Amino acid sequence: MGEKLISAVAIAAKTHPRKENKSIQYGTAGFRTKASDLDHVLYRMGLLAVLRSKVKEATIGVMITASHNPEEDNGVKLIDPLGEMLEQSWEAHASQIANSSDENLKGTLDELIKTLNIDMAKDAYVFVGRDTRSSSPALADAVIEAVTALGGLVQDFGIVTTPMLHYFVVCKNTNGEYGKPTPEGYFFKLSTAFKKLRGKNTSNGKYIPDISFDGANGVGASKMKELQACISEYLNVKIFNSGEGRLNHQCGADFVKVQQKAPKGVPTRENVRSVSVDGDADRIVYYYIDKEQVFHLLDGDRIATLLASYFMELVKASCLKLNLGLVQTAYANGSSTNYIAKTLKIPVACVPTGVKHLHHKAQEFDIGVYFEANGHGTVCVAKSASEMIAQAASDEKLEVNQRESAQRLQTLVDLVNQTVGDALSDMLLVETVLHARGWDIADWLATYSDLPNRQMKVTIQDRRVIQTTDAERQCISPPGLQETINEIVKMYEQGRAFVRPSGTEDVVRVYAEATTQSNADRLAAEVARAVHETAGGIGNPPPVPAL
Ligand code: 16G
Ligand code: MG
Repeated sequence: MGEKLISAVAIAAKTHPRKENKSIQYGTAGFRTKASDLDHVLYRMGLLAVLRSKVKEATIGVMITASHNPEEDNGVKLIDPLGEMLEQSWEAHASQIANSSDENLKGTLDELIKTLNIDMAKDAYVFVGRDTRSSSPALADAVIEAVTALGGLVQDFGIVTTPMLHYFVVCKNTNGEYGKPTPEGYFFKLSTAFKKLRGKNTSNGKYIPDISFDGANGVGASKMKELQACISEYLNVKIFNSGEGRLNHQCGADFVKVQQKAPKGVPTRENVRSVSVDGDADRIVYYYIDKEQVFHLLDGDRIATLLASYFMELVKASCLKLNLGLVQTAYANGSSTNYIAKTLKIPVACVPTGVKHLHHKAQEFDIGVYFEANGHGTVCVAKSASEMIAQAASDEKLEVNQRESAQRLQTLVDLVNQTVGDALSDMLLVETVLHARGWDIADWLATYSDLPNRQMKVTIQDRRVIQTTDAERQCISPPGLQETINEIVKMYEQGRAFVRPSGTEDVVRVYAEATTQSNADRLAAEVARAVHETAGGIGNPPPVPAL
């Protein structure tokens, strides 16, 4: 085995050398940077995936994507056995291996193997997937070469969405209990549940089974086509931005959420539900243009409230004693949090930004719904809860209504990709709830009104001086900044603002909301200026709009 390691490291230096001394960190969503800087990182992540597989005695996933970033970027994230993000302690190992010099790589790996007491005689299995970027095939080859050099077995799934690869990994590691670890198995599971929930009537009340889909010129479009083939008699999906333009360029979920406008490439159809997914199809937002040509966005907060209320309805109707909760981040619109707590009366938790934080918190509930405002989210159902639901669904002693609600709940759970946010699964969930309620998209929008909000970026010398607590809602460093923010916020009706260092860009992010758009804009600018003044801003301080 020692020989395999020696030759794998020799290949690293010869075929995948670390060209420059640029340091790179395994961030919130893995490594992400210019594709041209990633070859050695990908090879080394292939090596790390083998070690992780040996430790966990399970299949590990390696997904090559830079999600909503521009086409020239790329990235990689490792998927743990139960479809979760790589365990946090291993993020440090990943960074260390990626940043080791070619000469020190062998020593770094030896050290890790020794410290973690890894039995190198164990088998290793790695699943590899990639997005549609032109740099992705070569990067996938680098991973495959590394896994093979260390004697691991690879299954290359080619172009897939990130959530599909998460799904394959879980299916494989739970011996098919969750489904078949193939694209066909994935589409079969989703489409079967969707058709069962919808029944023969595809229209219902104001609900019309017609939707426009913006694939961001990425993998979401081609996978939606495959899914559409399975459900075409139930839902008419018109697919746009399916690869004819540049990936994520003026389209996709991130563009629509940040710019608060419709993407290019999708013809306007008044009052028709439209969705945009991102470059690896793990995020989704809804929107529409009304008769007056006004654009309305229904983001992750909206999806969360819609799904949570419907799960709650079914839990109540089936008389199951299950605790259901919703998890958000500080970015969630204050109105959505109010609506969840006061109208839906569902417990709501707030955690720091990043899917892993939301996912772990959601797992504390029997049924945990989590969404970031940017459209990434899913529903986690505890094993014990699934068992209770299954039991009730087949309990002849229950009243028909109760039993049928439990059956519906069981099928709804089957429609969820519980491993991670999945744009395709989330879309079918939303369509299911709107259909069941006979709602058009305006009915959904009418459930509550978002507070106008604004996001800004501030560049400072070292963003690490900004430290936060209380799920990023309070700033504890530099001293005095939070007090200044409190003073500013006090001046605005229903004002709320927070600042946090970005985990993916060298900037500090500012979020503000208030009762009018001009107040939200002004509040954000005042807070941005305070950050610039107290935390070492670079360049001119941000201008504050006049009253
Ligand atoms: C990453 C996170 C996303 C988060 C975003 C925040 C994952 C898979 N993705 O894309 O959840 O919203 O970072 O970026 O965890 P920021 O730190 O630059 O604001
Ligand atoms: Mg993504």
